[in-house]
Amino acid sequence: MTEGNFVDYVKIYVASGKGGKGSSHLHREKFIEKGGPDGGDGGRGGHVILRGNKNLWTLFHLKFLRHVKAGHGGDGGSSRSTGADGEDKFIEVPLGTVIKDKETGEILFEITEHDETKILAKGGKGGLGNWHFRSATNQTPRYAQPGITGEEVDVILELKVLADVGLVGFPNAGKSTLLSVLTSAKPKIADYPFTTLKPNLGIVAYRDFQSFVVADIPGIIEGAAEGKGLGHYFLRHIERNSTLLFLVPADADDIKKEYEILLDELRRYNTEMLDKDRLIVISKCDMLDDELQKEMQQQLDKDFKGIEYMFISSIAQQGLTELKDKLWKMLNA
Ligand SMILES: Nc1nc2c(ncn2[C@@H]2O[C@H](COP(=O)(O)OP(=O)(O)OP(=O)(O)O)[C@@H](O)[C@H]2O)c(=O)[nH]1
Ligand SMILES: [Mg+2]
Repeated sequence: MTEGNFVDYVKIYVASGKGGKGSSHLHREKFIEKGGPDGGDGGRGGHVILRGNKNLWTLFHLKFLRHVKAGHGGDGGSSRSTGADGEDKFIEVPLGTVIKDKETGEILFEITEHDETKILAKGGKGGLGNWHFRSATNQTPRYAQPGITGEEVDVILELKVLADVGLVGFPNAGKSTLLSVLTSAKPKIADYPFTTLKPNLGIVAYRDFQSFVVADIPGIIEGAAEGKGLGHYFLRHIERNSTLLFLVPADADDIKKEYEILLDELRRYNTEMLDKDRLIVISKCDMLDDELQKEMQQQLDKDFKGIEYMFISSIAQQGLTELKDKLWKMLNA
């Protein structure tokens, strides 16, 4: 995945199919003078249905889809034959997709499970054929029901769950670099702050064909709550991640302070962010020699009493396997 793969909001117009007409056919046969009514029912109009798919991570595949229309039901025929149902249309969405009515903003529903389906626009019912309308007083009704029209609705699809692990850190902490070595994502990396302007996602292939998803978001700075830097805007993308990975570079002036600033910005955004599992990762540890790293460890043991931390270097490929193992354990705890 590269920059620009990230789509978490799309608008779609959906229309279900109209029900087919009921038939008002009268039976005709040689030697039978007055056949009875034998018009069949119209078929149901097609539904537009949403379906959860655990292999999708964004709404990118729906980016250029503006309209979805299901098929109309077929009309009823003679000999009580029922019209065919209109073709249903499925829209596949990642888990965590919230569907809103575009007009009212009301949340209609949310897809959270694989293969879960929800009818977004119900197909119109087919009309009944004249056969149903026989009565004592009218043996040959020449009347049948029309099909019912389908529904149309403008919806907004919004993605909330994006990844299992969210990367949190100051600009330039090495978040995108870490994503690029853990996954096949190719985010932009550069030696200046705010290189990343939009979230990037990557899939970490773990042992035995397991995998988990990591989201790299733009850097957070002190005062983000007041709109500094890119502000809090992107935090919503890690709101539902179960685990947050705090990345602080080894050359930070004060590692503990940097961590606390990040934590405080998250708290100001939404206190529930602090209920998530956290892991502190000191990045760029290739810049430390053994002695310096030991010294730092002693300090961090004091600073982070009880909170787990680990050292990694994306560039020197140090600590990455341990990091994956650790994340996997946290996600599956
Ligand atoms: N020495 C060293 N440098 C690193 C390492 N990881 C990243 N860097 C460098 O740090 C700089 C910033 O890296 P990025 O991955 O773009 O940082 P970021 O956190 O994504 O930054 P923003 O997108 O601006 O928030 C780049 O020059 C990287 O080459 C590392 O493990 N060791
Ligand atoms: Mg970046």
